[in-house]
Amino acid sequence: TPNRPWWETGVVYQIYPRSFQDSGDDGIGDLAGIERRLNYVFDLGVDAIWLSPIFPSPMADFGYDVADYCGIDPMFGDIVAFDRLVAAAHARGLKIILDFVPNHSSDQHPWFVESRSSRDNPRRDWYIWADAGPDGGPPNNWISDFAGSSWEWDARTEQFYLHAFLKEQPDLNWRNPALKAAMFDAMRFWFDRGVDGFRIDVLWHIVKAKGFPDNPVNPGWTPEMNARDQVFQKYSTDQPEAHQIAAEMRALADSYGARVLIGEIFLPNERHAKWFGTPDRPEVHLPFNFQLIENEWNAERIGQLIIDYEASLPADGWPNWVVGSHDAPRIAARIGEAQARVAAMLLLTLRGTPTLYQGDELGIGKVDIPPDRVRDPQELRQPGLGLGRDRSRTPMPWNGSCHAGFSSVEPWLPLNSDWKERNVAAEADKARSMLTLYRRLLSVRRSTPALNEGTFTLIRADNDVLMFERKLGRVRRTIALNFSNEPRRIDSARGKVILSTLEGVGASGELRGNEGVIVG
Ligand code: ISL
Repeated sequence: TPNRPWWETGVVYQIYPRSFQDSGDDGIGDLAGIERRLNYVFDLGVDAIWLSPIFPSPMADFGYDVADYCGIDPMFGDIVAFDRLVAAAHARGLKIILDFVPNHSSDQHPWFVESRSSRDNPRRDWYIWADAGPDGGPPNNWISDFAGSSWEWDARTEQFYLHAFLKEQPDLNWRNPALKAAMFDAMRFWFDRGVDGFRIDVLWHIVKAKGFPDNPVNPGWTPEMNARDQVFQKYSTDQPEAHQIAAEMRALADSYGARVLIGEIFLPNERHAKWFGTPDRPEVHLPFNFQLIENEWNAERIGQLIIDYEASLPADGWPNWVVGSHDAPRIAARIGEAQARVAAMLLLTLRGTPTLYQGDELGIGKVDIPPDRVRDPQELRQPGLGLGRDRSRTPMPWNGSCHAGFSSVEPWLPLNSDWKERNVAAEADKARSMLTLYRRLLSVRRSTPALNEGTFTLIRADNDVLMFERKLGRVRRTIALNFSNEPRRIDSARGKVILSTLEGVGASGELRGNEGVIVG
């Protein structure tokens, strides 16, 4: 539809640049590699690419520790390679979304080097510094997302600085007007180069409550749990001033035309929806919705969360969905390959913008990271809790040749253990492969406006079956998904099966085990 923006009609594909395609023989993916694989992305049938961070970085958190907001890490290429990639993407009608990391920089960023050099440095206040608490310890009880206090002592200037993540990721002080102006300049720098939008990392974190009050203690926390859950992040996240900044970011994006802002926001529905802003003062277009990742894979539960999420949206708020990311366990590892096919159908038939994570379209799930190859700082800091993110970040397997065609040398992380059979080339022509299913789903979605902009009506969510209708004008499509591996009756689905997650056709009025169908 001509009058609806591309981020509502399109599908986003997340690329983790370290692991997409190496062209530099160092075992790490890069921008030229992505450019080489653009036809694959285009042929898949997506509309936009979100690139995880590509800026200069010491890589303590693999690029989420930025040392220069207006450059490209030499590992990934240079600004010429970036401009080429954008031009090549645009030539195919693909949009480019960058990952903007405003909450924290690297401790190697020149701003932080200056900030920590003395208490009276002009950039001191660009970061968040505080005196020790009465006992000489940290100023308050805030816990880093990666465990331990959020405060790091700086012996030279005898104050603590705040870091919501690693100590190598000091939090920026968005209450400082000069810092804020510098960050807006960085956004302009990329908009001016033609980028189509930003995914904004931990947007709900960027402002902290004045005076840094203690966060409420979580009485349910036990030592087997993630250390960060010892407290509720009441005063360290979701402050009103952050909404004001989001609105200003939106005004900047709007001043450039059709540019999207996707906010990474983890909050319960009601507060999550506030990040859309209001018609008078809009904030982000798409507050990222992680619910299909965070909830149990169960028809009743999923049916309910869809209803609750839809009900929480403001009148003009457009939904979005995702089943995998570089931070979460692979969908096929979580629920098995047969159900991952059902999840693919759900993702691409719900109302709202879907984001696909690279490799999920191949059904990657079997990954073994030997202890000596673990690289994720989250895993290294709290081993044994199952927090490891490396298993979702393994290199794309392109073919059955050496290192799966990803690189000419040993990649930075191992490949998926079944890469010889599970790779792009092997799946490309197989009717039964996950890749073929994704391509078909994307193509049906593209040719069926009802699946994109049609209304959503839940029909049932019980006895392992999730069923809903999408309707636009006289076009109706029913989606019926079987969350179990046994057959289930679906008496109310009428019409012919347009697409099934399985081969062949089952008995009428019945879903086979692990089957999802689009009927219409
Ligand atoms: O709070 C969470 C879930 O409730 C966490 O998952 C957290 O919000 C998430 O890890 C934030 O992720 C983003 O910022 C991190 C970076 O390590 C991740 O890769 C990125 O996606 C710090 O920049």
